Amino acid sequence: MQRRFPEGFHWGVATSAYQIEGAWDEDGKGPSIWDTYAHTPGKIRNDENGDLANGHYHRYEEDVALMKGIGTTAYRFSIAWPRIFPTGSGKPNPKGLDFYSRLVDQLLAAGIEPFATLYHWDLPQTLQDKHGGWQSVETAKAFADYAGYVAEQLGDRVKHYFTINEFRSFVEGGYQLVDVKVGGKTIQLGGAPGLRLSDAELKQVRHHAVLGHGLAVQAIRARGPAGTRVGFAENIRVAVPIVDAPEYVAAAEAATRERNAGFMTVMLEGRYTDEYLAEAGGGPRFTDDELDTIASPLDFVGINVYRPGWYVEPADEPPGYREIPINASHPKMQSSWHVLDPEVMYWAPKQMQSIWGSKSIFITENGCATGDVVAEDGKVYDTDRVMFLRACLGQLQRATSEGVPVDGYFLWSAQDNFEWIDGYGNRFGLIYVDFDTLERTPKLSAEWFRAASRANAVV
Ligand code: PNW
Repeated sequence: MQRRFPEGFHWGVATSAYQIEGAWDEDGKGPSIWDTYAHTPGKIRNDENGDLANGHYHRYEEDVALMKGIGTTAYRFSIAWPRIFPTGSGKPNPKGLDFYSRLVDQLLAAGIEPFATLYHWDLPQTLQDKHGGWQSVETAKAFADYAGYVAEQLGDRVKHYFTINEFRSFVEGGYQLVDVKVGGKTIQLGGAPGLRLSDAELKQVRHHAVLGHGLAVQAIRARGPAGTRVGFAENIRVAVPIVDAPEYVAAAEAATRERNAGFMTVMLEGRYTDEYLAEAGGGPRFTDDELDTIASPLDFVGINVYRPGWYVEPADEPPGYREIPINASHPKMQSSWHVLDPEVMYWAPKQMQSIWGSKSIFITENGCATGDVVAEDGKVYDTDRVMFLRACLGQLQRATSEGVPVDGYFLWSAQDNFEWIDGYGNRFGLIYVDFDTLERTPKLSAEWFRAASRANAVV
């Protein structure tokens, strides 16, 4: 029996500007903090960078045709802020906007619905230099001006916007390089601008990021045409109940709500939790007006879902749940952080509905890196990605069949690309990219994706 998705479900793929475009200094684009970071020796694996990346800026027509060929019905791309405003604010650069305008036309002609992300971490360098980036409310305000401008300019054709991609990743990684324990090994996750702030300072950065989101939502509504829809794309940390029984499920919900306090919880509830405010170190500073802005009503929520945050069971003492560390032998995908549990794809949207009453949910990212090689016949047999996708989408279908309102899925990623500090080593694409020739080859998983999209089902 086919495990079908609801009628109208979007079968999408996702990318981000810095990871695929290249053309880092063309047509008037200003430098971003990722240009600066990747140009600094020792920051990225093999000192690689996104100067050329996939050359998508010049190959977007071919890339749209490839997406169409593999059954994509929606595309989530990001707009590089420093292409539109080279110094973050002031006079817009028409050539920058023109690139996205041509991309959007190409997508619509191919029958692919465009979903634009406005911030996927490539902050204009000028705003870092002038204001310390998201350490200042000035960056949040500039972000809203830029977001409103884009909605005004592209709003006749782009109806869906995600404000910010993964608040958690760029704030924690960029402003407080973090040491993460994965399977007993300690690895450092981080990125631009590569600072090490105190906990209280970090809380202020989080606050400005969610405030920037709220201000952007208001600007998009004010300046975009009627019918423009907006939400965020956050890397939710999901607590997975050890047993699927009511008291465990309740414990997991409490844990998820608390562990997302600085991002998801404040954006959806308009308040910081008592525990978050009581943490040692203090912060953040905020006003009630700011909280109202942060919690501006949304049309949908986007969640990036890769791995379980942790496992929980109920406890008698406060906070009512107990966190269970992930076993060292837990199965993993290729990225060092990528603990594998497909059931997180069930629990993540389920908890969005049960904790916050979400009525329209997009999976804005899900995918994995695998060790892909071109076989003698020229094909790429990524059987592990096929396994991963079938298992994850099976769990997503389980959620939709129980009435969880998931309206679409965006696979990360359309193509292999620049994977931040892992450089070009970790391949997440449905389409293989030879980074010497920039030749593109759809993988075995693309065949699976096309079949699933056509059937609107787990196949
Ligand atoms: C996301 N984790 O980052 C980003 O949005 C993408 O730009 C990136 O290429 C993709 O996922 C794959 O990494 C993540 O530790 C970084 O769980 C870290 C985690 C998840 C997502």
